Amino acid sequence: MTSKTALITGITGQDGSYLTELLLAKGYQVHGIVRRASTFNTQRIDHLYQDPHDPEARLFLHYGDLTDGTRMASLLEQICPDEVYHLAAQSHVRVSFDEPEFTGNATGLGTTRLLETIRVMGLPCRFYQASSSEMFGSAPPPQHEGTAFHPRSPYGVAKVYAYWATRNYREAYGMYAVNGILFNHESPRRGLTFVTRKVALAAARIKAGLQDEVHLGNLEARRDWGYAAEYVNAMWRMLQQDAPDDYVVATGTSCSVREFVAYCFAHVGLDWRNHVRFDERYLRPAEVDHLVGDASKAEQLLGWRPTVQAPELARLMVDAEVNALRTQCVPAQAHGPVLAAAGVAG
Ligand code: NAP
Ligand code: F7E
Repeated sequence: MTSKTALITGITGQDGSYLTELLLAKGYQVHGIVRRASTFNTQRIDHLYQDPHDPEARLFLHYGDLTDGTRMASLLEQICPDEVYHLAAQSHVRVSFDEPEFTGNATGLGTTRLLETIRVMGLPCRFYQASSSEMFGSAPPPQHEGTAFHPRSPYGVAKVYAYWATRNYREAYGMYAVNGILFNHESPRRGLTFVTRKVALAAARIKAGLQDEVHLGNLEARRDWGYAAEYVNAMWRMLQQDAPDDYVVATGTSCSVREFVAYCFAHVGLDWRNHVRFDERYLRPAEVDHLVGDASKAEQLLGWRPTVQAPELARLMVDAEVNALRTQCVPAQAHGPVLAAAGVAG
């Protein structure tokens, strides 16, 4: 067990929740930054909640927003973490075309705010930047650490900026700052407007007779989809090395959106072609066609290797939705408003 302290930005997100479980299990004291919202946004970590009055408590939450540099600085100074896992971002690619300025501010500049605070205050912490395969954009697969970036969205552009900010602070100031270049990773905790979760939920609801169709955009794009619960382990490993470096994290295989849809529907005994409808609103002004990661560096140097690939991922995500529909006390129609929200940009 360790006595280290970690700060996680984006603790309420998919990855933040799995990483919190991992670090608490390793004995860390974990601090997380939560955005204040008029509705609760902590569902993914509610099962980990600890009363801060409990002397044994090791999980602490703090309000803060990436666009508020003063608050980020005061939290870093107050917590003085050993490790910072910077996961917070406006992370939806389609939404980034609608909100490019906000995405640049939060997803791009948010990283510089943290790095500059660490530098100015001389904090002795290690820093993890949640970089993304979206930075590779139209670069041909397989993509690895040496592949030139060609981002195809405001989100990808913001992540490239944050990637280089991280490298620049490492090279200029000798900071232990790393980029984990993670390819798509999914789970039952994935946001409802990302395609895997949207499709897994739809397949379960159609099987249960709660809806009949789902609207999707481009089915031809290919992604390297892995399981989020495995990927957070690679993040932790990156901060335990003797020297800072950047690593691709991926399965090394890809499938198309169409194939992933087929896996999900087949798992509940349905033919997807009877239920999937096209809606152009889910298309993007520019698309990333084909991502497949070469994670051999992470395997060799971090000893990290994934075990779950797309077909199994689809099954486990659909199973989670089927079980949730079966066990939820709230009527399944409660998904209605959620799906309506997904219709905004999902
Ligand atoms: P996610 O589920 O969308 O979570 C994003 C987190 O960031 C949430 O906790 C969110 O808070 C928080 N956040 C957003 N804007 C913020 C702001 N202005 N101030 C403070 N917090 C803010 O994302 P994820 O899938 O866990 O991904 C984690 C990180 O890895 C992100 O940086 C993402 O871009 C990157 N990444 C993800 C993947 C993937 O396939 N999942 C691949 C490569 C890289 P709310 O809960 O309040 O919204
Ligand atoms: O789209 C297509 C869409 O939104 C995947 C983020 O975590 O991974 C994620 O970004 C593909 C795209 O993920 C729908 O056009 C079709 O080709 O699930 P997605 P993403 O854009 O790959 C990267 C690595 C990140 O870093 C990001 O933060 O699916 N697609 N129809 C659709 N996508 C959505 N969302 N909704 C549809 O209806």
